[in-house]
Amino acid sequence: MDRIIRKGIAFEPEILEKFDEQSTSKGYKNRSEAIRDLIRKSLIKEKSEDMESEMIGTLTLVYNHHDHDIQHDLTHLQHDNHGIIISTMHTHMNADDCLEVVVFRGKVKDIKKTADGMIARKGVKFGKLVLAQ
Ligand code: NI
Repeated sequence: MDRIIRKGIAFEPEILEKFDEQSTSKGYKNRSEAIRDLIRKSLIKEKSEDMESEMIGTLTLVYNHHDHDIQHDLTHLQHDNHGIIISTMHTHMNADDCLEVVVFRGKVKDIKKTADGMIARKGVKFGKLVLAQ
């Protein structure tokens, strides 16, 4: 781990007790790691709202491949945006549905525009973009 700085933070006991219960049930071994993760999540959220920042992320899509042209349209969208799409994983969920995970890297505004276009495509049953850094 990188250099660590120790800081004291004041909490109401009830909040700290609930937080500790929640952290323990999630598998955290200590409070500091749980708090660090919350801070990281907050920083990532803030960054993901800055349209000019560079991030990496995944878009999860579920669609019925029997819907006419959907696979073709989604592939076409990915080729049109090959500059920000690194890879795609396709899983045949069952006889009808496909799960596709698209990995993006680029400016938030470009990632969101492309992901939104794919999610909005008629026939997409589920779509969720997760940005990370
Ligand atoms: Ni499939």
